[in-house]
Order: sequence, then structure tokens, then C-alpha cells
Amino acid sequence: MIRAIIFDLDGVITDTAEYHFLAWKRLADDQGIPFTQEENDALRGVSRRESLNLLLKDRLVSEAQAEEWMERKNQYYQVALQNLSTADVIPGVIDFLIAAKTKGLKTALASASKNAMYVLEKLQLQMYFDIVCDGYCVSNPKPAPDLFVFTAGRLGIFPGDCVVVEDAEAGIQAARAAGMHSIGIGSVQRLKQAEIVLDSLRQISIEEILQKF
Ligand code: B16
Ligand code: MG
Repeated sequence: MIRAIIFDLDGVITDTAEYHFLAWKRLADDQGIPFTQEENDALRGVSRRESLNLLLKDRLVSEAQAEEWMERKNQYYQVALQNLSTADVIPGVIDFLIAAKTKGLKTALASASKNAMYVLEKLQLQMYFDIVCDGYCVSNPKPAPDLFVFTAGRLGIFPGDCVVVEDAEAGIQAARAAGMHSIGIGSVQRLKQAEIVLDSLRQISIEEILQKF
């Protein structure tokens, strides 16, 4: 029986993917590395380190350089985040969170981002989540199940009684590896491993989720 819904942040609650892209693009331009919007799609949901690896392809950089580049990208990203406001919450999300609470479900945020707390504050959504787990909570990023298993542990709920809402292929793989149910938000092609794929949380009710799982 479903007792908790675990939400990814970027791509599910808000769309900061464009800000991530612009920050990586600026870093790539600084360093003379070609990087396109299409290539950015592969960075969805993966950690900062893995994002850098994908951007570098087979280019080699020293560890010190990699650290400095990730830090610089993060500074560019954080400047962009200053513009974030309540208007950036994806439509339907707040109604869905309220409906989940009304049905007595636990709600958690589980994001790979180390900026998740700040983003949540800017969106003024902290009060809708029982707990928040971010990129500081575990060392093995998605597609490893660690973040979701950690989140279920903190909620005190069996993984099989959790539904994960994710926009990234790596996130759906992590949910499956954790033994959780999964709802993908986005293209069926990208999220074919999810049990349900939707364009928006407005397309499903909490009652339907409880019936389905
Ligand atoms: P940061 P999510 C992920 O957030 C983003 O989708 C991904 O593009 C980013 O690289 C990752 O967080 C790490 O973010 O650099 O802010 O720590 O989708 O798991 O909410
Ligand atoms: Mg995401």
C-alpha cells in the first residue's frame, strides 16, 4: 500500500534544467569546449561530477581543474537561481502536494542537487515536504538507488510502499533499483522504464495512484 510520494526537484517541481544548461554552456564557452542544448539533455538528473564528465567527453583534465570548473559552473548557476520565485513552480505541483497530504501520505523531496534547499526556499515550498534529501545525503548518485533508499529510511517507510516521481532516466533507474514504484514526467522515449509516464502531474490524481499501485 502506498504511504509516501518521493519527488525529484529539477524537472518535476521546477524547471531549472535551462539554468543548469546556461551555466554549463558558459563554462564550456570559457574553456572553448563545444556544447549544445541537445547534448545537455543527457545531463538531466545526473550529478555535477557526471555532468562535467559528459561535457568533457574524452578530454582529460586534472582533478584540481575539474574541481575549479565545477565550482565555477555552480557559481554561474547560483547567480541564475537568484531570479527564481514562486512563479517557477510547475503548474499542478502544489495542488498535487496538498492532495497527497490530505490523503495522509508522507511527502519527501529527493534531489541530486546540492542547491535543492536553496531552490525550495526560493519556491517557498518547504512546508509541503515532511523531509528533504539532497546531493549532500549520499555519495552514490542516481542511477544508484542510495538517495531513494536513504529517503525511505528517514521517512520510516518500506521502499515498496513509496512512489517516486522523476523526470530523468537515471532517476527512474534509481527508483526501480530501490524497489519503488515510479512515475515519469516527460517523454515516453526517455522514461520507458517508468510504470506510468505523464506530461504533467495534473494528469493523475492521488486516488488513481493509490488504485494503480
Ligand atoms: P547541483 P534533480 C539534478 O537535480 C539536476 O537535474 C542535474 O542537472 C544536476 O546536475 C544535479 O541535480 C546536481 O545539481 O550541481 O546543483 O548539485 O533532478 O535530481 O532534482
Ligand atoms: Mg530531475
